[in-house]
Amino acid sequence: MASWRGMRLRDALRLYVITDRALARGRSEREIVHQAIAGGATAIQLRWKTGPLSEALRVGRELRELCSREGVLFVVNDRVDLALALDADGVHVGVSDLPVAETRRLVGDQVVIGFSPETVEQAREAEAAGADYLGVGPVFPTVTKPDAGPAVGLEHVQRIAAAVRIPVVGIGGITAENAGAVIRAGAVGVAVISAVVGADDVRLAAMQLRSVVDAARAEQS
Ligand code: TZP
Ligand code: MG
Repeated sequence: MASWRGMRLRDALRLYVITDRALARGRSEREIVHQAIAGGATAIQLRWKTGPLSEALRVGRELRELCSREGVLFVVNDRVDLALALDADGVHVGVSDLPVAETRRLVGDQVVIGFSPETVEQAREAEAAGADYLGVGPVFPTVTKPDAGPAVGLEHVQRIAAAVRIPVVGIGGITAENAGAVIRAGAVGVAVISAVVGADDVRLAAMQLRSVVDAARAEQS
């Protein structure tokens, strides 16, 4: 499969669904991701915060296979080693993970690198160091990531999107009701956990978000 770096990344970032075992209420990552892709998710991130890495590897292999089969971008959160072991399309790092330049050195020039900046300056530095996209948030209040800090708001998305050339996705507290505003602030897509993973009908929740994002993107172009 050719690299996702470059122009097709903007389309792959439209609806970016991140796994969370606790919010899935007993449903497997595989089942959640299967339904999310059926509803229109364009990117999937394996986010593994607790539990043995061997289990992350097992689950990751399932998601890797599903995403390859469906032509969906597959990203691993935080761990460059896990991303490499899974032959992931991308890896997403934050300010307390390996820096973007080191990550780039390890993963080579085919793998997408996402970064979560806290400031405009960090966003510019990450772009210069080889990041391919930025995740900005929490845009709205969220309880899903307790250490995420207070909501940064739509203006912050706007400021960062205006400061870099690489695509930005909004994250944090995003639902079908507010996703359009995130796109209008300059994001190419939205990253969500609870709105899709926590939904009773995962496929329907993804469909609703995807249609809001696509409509808002069409307005922008
Ligand atoms: N990073 C910033 S906010 C957040 C992450 C991982 C949590 C997003 O979860 P939700 O449920 O979509 O608000
Ligand atoms: Mg992280």
